[in-house]
Amino acid sequence: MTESKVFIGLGSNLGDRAGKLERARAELGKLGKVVRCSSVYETKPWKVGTQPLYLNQVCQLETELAPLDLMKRLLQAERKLGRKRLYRGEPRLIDIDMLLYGDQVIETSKLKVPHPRMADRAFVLAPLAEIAPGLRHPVLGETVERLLHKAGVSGVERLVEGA
Ligand code: PH2
Ligand code: MG
Ligand code: MG
Repeated sequence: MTESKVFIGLGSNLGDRAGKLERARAELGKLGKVVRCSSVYETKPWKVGTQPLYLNQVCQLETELAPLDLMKRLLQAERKLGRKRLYRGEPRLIDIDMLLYGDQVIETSKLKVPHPRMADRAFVLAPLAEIAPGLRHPVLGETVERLLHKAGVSGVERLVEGA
């Protein structure tokens, strides 16, 4: 089976945020090859009211897992890292989202790719633009760079490694 180019968004705004991203990257490594990851960004909570600041990052994964199988494994990894789902938009120890799966468009109750809100979210687009600026959104047909330009970068700050 051929391997697909998948982009995964990571987020954490509770506890040891950087440690959770690190553990999430390690879990991704068990599902395929982590080709590259963006810097880590500190971001203002987006459309979820008053919450602690998030750390966000995007990684590219090459995997042989089919979309729904990958989705199941991502949810398992979240649970393993201590995620409890209380309500939508809750502060969380870790969020692992499938953003893109090659150029596939999937709209089922269990899985929607591209991630339905990714094109509006600077906390996704800024890290994604760092590792794949020319990548085209399979539905909108626009590059990540262009989408980021439209969404704007306010509330998103790249953290410099070792600073
Ligand atoms: N995730 C959300 C809602 N809002 N805001 C930021 N900054 N980062 C996130 O990861 C995030 C959010 C729902 O998943
Ligand atoms: Mg999620
Ligand atoms: Mg999310």
